Amino acid sequence: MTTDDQLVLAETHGRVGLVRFNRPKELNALNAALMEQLVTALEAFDRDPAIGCLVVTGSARAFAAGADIKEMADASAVDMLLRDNIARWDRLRMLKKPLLAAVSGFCLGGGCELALACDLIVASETARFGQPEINLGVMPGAGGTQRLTRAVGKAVAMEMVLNGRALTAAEAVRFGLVNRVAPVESYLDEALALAAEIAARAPLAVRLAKESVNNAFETDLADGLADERRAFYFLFSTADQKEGMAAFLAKRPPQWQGQ
Ligand code: DAK
Repeated sequence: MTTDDQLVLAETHGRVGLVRFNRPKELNALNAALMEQLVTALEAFDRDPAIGCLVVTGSARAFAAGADIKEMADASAVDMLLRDNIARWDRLRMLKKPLLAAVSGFCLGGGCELALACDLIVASETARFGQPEINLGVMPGAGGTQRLTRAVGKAVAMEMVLNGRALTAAEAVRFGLVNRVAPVESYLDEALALAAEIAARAPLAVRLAKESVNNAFETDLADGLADERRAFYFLFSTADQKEGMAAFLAKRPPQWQGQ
């Protein structure tokens, strides 16, 4: 494989697995090959017990400028359906460990949808979040109308989706789309530091807590509360619950086993 074929680059930082997009000339446009490499790399980290949190990032200029327009410009509806690119996005949803997006520059279309599919977003001051598909005669197709609306509310989502309005990083944090904003020089370090903190926590509790929070978007309140309670009770069967509470009472730091 040449570096040209390496559309993502994976590296570890302690217990954090970092995947970087590597299509700088195309502003990290998400073609099928890149998405396959991304999901495969994230799944490998997800299976690795030495990793506790995943981070995906682009470059300072572009997180990702959307799905690859060249790849879909001439496609028919049947081509789109048979390509089934959405299957890779479904695999992203199945990741068990927290997934954090470190976003700078253009975060547009499928790039914005990818960030929205992550559990947390750390943005640089230069990040711009937008769903410009309307300018191409289409609309968001990988969750933009659903996750964006849940994140920022109907009024802002409508403006973004119907009129291509892009949000600045400051707006994105105010509307609840991103967790925090940092200078472009340090946003990735800040994202890695947040990921490292999460990766140092009790793995089973983190896994079930992620599932429960995401469940809030998939179910009604009664079912969500029932699922949360079952997950909470289940954690009392783990060694880490005994350790966490014993450590608190003994006034010492806990040693997690992930068991
Ligand atoms: N696709 C392909 N190439 C792209 C691209 C994209 N989305 N965005 C940029 N590029 C390429 C440009 O064509 C250019 O290539 P060359 O001409 O140099 O060969 C290079 O990147 C640099 O771009 P510019 O020269 O345009 O750079 P500027 O700084 O002038 O402008 C820009 C930057 C981000 C404002 C501009 O490039 C732009 O407007 N890009 C398009 C943004 C966009 O419309 N994004 C939405 C695409 S539609 C789904 C999954 C995903 C999706 C839907 C369904 N399923 C699985 C069902 C998502 C759809 C989309 O994202």
